[in-house]
Amino acid sequence: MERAECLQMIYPELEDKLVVTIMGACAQELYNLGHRENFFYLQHAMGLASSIGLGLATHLPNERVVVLDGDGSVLMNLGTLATLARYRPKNLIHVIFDNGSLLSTGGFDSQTASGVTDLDAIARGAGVQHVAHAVTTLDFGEAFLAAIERQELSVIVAKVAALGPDHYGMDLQLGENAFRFRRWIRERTRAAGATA
Ligand SMILES: Cc1ncc(C[n+]2csc(CCOP(=O)(O)OP(=O)(O)O)c2C)c(N)n1
Repeated sequence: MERAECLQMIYPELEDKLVVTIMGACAQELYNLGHRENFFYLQHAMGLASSIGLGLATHLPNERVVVLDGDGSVLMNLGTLATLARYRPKNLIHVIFDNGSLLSTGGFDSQTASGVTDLDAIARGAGVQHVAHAVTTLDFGEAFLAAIERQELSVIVAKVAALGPDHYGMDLQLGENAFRFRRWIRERTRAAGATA
């Protein structure tokens, strides 16, 4: 299974959700499908996409938040899973694309490549109740739709090949992306208030 095909599959579902991605390959692959103002590509801060997602989810309970993470990033901030489990935001789906690699910086093996470190088990042990493991795009699509319907904190560990985009280059700097993302949230919150 390839991450790019997983992203393509869920792309229509991401239209009205706050999406936070890690940097590098994952960000580029989502961007290549077509940028939307509700997408925030967290550059540089490896490991913290889920922390940003948690902050968004707890402060914006009427929004759905999707974090698109990587194994290397999660391994750099393992405490995030315990924090997510502690606060259990119902509106957060945390997808971990586990390619066993630090792909975006040269493709070095991560600790999951050896099969010793098991991110599903870590998520469960951290206290996350809904953890899915996907090895095919069908599994992945089903797990994602189930997470949307469930409306409970959900973690999906998707085993993907260590493959990335064929080019890098996003015409969107971090600052501009953050500013526009915030504006999208503000306008939507205002519009929801006006119709309430
Ligand atoms: C604290 C920190 N260390 C190292 C880096 C460099 N870096 C950027 S992306 C990346 C690999 C990310 O791996 P993973 O989350 O598994 O995603 P993948 O690139 O495999 O899609 C690394 C090491 C960084 N940005 N921040």
